[in-house]
Amino acid sequence: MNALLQNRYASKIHHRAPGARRARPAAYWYDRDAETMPRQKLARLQLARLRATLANAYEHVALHRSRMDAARIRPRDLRSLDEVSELPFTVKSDLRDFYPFGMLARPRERVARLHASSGTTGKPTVVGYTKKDLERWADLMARSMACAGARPGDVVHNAYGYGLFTGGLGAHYGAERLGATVVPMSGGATERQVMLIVDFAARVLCATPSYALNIAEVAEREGVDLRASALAVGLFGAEPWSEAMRREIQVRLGLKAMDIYGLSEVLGPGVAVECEAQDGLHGWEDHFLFEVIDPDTARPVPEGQAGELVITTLTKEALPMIRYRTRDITRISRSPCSCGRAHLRLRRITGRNDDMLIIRGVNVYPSQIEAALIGLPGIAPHYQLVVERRGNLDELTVEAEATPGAAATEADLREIAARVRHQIKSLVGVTAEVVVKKPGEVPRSQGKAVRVRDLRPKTT
Ligand code: DLL
Repeated sequence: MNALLQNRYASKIHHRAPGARRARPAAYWYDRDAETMPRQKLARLQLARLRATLANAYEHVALHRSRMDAARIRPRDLRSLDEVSELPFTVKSDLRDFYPFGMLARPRERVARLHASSGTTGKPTVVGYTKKDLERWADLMARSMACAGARPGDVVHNAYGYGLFTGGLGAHYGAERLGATVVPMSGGATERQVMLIVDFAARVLCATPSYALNIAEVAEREGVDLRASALAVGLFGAEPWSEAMRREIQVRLGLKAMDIYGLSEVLGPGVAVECEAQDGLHGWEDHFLFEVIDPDTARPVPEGQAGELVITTLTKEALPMIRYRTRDITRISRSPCSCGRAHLRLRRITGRNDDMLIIRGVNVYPSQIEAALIGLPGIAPHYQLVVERRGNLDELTVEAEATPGAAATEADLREIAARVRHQIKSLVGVTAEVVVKKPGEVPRSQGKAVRVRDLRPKTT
């Protein structure tokens, strides 16, 4: 541990007289100066870092250079942060077109680690990190974990998948950097996960929200009450989820479920995270510039309005990203947060542009269906959406699942289905076919849940 971190920890250790009442632990800040930096100072830092990022991209990445030349932009000419909206966008297909290393701003020999998105078809998207990038990532993840309520000395049970996915190693090095004891579980072998959460007294659980629910279910089946375990904080992300899902997870695992956001192209986990207020995710503005645009016109939308999130990295060496179109739908709020952090907040990411279904003219995100389903009596929080084309129309079938004991007969299942159909119609505004399956019949997730089975003919 370096001296800086050691000092930071030393100031956090409080000695308690024997027999004294246990005080509620004070909030732990990983990097208070950076997290509460006054806006003006933050803006100056952002501008300096943006110029350096543009210079890095211009000098080392042919694609960025040619786009900036075409837009007649010289990195050093940038006068204010507002001018970012004149910069060209970067999109996911750029990474595919320059596969595997064409977007890297450092020679491959200086890249310490690669990650890649799985991608259902074709080549994956490859991202790279220098040693310094990995250091910063660990710092940002440690900061994110602390912001969500993790502390040095905690046992962190990490059920994000290890490997090319950024979740596992991202959370792992963040937890180590925080000064926690990390249990590198990865996904799967859920019974074993339950046992180790209890035996090692994990205080923090890192997992996708759908897998967290899978853990809760397996524990209940095994007769293990995780609500009585040491679990207190969950860092859940990597897929869209709803407030209804949060309530469900909090009740069944007995912890505070915090939303964490990130994406490989920009960093991995640790781009934005909730604080104890659970009222939006603080986006770390000293390392990223956040914009929200109208996905159709590509113009910025007024603050507070929903649109596509666009991120520019400010400190990445190996893979500087300029105005990366994430496809994620969210809103930005700059109102002050009760926690005292200066950084803006992203509202819960409701889904991706490309996950949006249009069912008879109504735009539907899977997370809206989730919000309508979860909490209904007799309905378990597991579902899949099946989309088919009948004639010229898209049809939606919601495959939900009954809770154990809720439905003894086929007639019971049909009666629950009718209630679900009504709920979806009134809350989401679409007419969906609903099939309620028996307990255990909807596939369970080990990582990112598959929410949509798209059976429409492919248009290429
Ligand atoms: O999922 C990084 C990550 C790992 C984030 C662990 C949080 C926790 P990718 O595999 O590149 O990276 O997928 C990124 O996942 O563009 C969103 O569409 C979605 N996503 C990530 N976090 C959230 C979230 C990781 N909290 C893509 N809410 C992103 C909704 C999320 N969607």
